[in-house]
Amino acid sequence: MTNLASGISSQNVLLPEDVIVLQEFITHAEQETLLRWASDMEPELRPNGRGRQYSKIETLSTVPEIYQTVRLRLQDVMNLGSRVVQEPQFGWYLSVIRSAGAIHEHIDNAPIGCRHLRCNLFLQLPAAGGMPIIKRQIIGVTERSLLAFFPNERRHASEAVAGDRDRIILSFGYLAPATFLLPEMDHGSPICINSVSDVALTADLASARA
Ligand SMILES: O=C(O)CCC(=O)C(=O)O
Ligand SMILES: [Fe+2]
Repeated sequence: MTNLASGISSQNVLLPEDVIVLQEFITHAEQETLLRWASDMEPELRPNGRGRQYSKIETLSTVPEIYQTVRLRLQDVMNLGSRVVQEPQFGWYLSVIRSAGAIHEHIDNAPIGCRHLRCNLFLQLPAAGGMPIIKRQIIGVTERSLLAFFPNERRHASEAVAGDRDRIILSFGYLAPATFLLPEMDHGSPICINSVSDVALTADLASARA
């Protein structure tokens, strides 16, 4: 397995339905730095439902250099180009979920003609639970992995967190054109072009996939 943080490539977990998991997206050293920062930022996070706290990155008093490095890395890997559009509702945020906290099943918004791309970086996972769920399928992520999907097209949720170890993620949301597709990775295509979305696809996307 090669390590994306070293700039080479990553092992992919191939999943159906426009979902990519990139393992070892960040190094252990990057994970440690980001977790130390996340811990320092905890007093600045806002309650967001039972056991859940989050804040948009731009509201936090400090942001480490490594955060920008990782963000630019993922924008590069996702082929987002140099001028990205941040998803306006949730944008880019830090989320901490404690024991018994969970994300209820939902579908997110996107303006007509856009795909909402969300890239969730798992900095820390609980002893049990806390896995993302997309279309009722549990996605087995590991710490330091990046999950990319389209939350305006797929119902999604997370398992409840169990135990004392918090679930800590960095989430990066983008608005992409309707024709945007997840990149093809080294070991086969993670893109399932025949999958059926939970919402009507725009004509542009449907023709891009035809
Ligand atoms: O924390 C998660 O696993 C999912 C958060 C969420 O709702 C999203 O990324 O759209
Ligand atoms: Fe969501």
